[in-house]
Amino acid sequence: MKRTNRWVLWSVVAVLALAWIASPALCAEKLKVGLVFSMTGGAAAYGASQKEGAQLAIDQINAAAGKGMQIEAVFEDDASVPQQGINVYNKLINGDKVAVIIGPTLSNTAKNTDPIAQKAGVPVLAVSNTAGGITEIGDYIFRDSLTEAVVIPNTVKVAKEKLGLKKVAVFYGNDDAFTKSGYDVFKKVLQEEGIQILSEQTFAKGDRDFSPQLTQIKAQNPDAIICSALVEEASGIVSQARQLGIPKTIPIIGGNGFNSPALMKNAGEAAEGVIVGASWNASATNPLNVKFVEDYTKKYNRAPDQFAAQAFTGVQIVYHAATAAKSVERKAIRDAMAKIKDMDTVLGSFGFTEGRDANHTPVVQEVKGGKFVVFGR
Ligand code: 1QQ
Repeated sequence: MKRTNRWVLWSVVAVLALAWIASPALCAEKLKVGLVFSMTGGAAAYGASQKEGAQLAIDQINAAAGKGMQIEAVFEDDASVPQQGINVYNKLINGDKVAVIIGPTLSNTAKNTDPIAQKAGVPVLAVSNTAGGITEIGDYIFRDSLTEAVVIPNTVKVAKEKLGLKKVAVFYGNDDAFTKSGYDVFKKVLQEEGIQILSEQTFAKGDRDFSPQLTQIKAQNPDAIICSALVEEASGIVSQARQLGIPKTIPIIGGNGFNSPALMKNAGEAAEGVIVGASWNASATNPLNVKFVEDYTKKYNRAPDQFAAQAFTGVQIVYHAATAAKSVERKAIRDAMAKIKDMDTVLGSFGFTEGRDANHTPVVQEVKGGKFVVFGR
């Protein structure tokens, strides 16, 4: 190389190095986040809300960050099935090389995808998985969604107190990680609370006719129907129970699967009086939640649901971890996430337990006038 050429080259290197040191715009790294939601298939009602909630947080964070750390989002559809979840996880981890993954929507998918991320050392934040055995997959797996193990005992206690439950019928899906896990928790707490289980009925994903099981349940005259189902089947069960003449004085009590406005959209009037355990209700008065409900409604022209709130919070949590770590490196984000305690969020004051599960107060809701209103705490 000629002397002058070498001089030019060194000058360019020096100028770039100076610019890199001086300008945050050049040195701020992007936080690449993979977001895996069910945009199609049986769980699409949850996925749509999750994507909107996450996008709102990303827009707000990027607008506020200016020249600081920006989020680069890569959204993928897991189609509500484990195999597609596995495909998109592999793409995000090895192709896009994301720093952290939010999702997938269903526990049933997460049980198959999360071991891939754990093995690759990619932190995962679940924002809607509530079955048991998710964070146990490994130390890279976190969730901001309260588990059925926390929400359901509270739901049963509040319902027992307010409705004087003595005997119930149990109805659940036996081919899904979430519906099965919800059933296990319901059964345990019903036994602990001394509430008699008159019968246990099951259904499978995709079933459309629930009248054989509901006819048997009707004949047993329970004080309530305890149901662990995803929203598609939950909507059918609620509609058909009322069509078969099971009166509203026999409430249907559900877990997180019921926790979508799709229930009211699909079942209409029949959904009135359904009782649903939850980790969030729109009416929470903490200032961050009030602002979130306002911003979301303005942007999307509809009220947010719990899935939107948890996804919105999820984006803030991973961003908080990356900025606290001053790094977009996978392990650094994992370690910073594990340290989160008392973070002010729309879900309330938020922190992870030792086992990386969500830790905040649950709520019990009732469907009234087409909306989820607080039934008790
Ligand atoms: C799970 C759930 C579903 C009801 C919502 C996504 O909680 O699969 O864990």
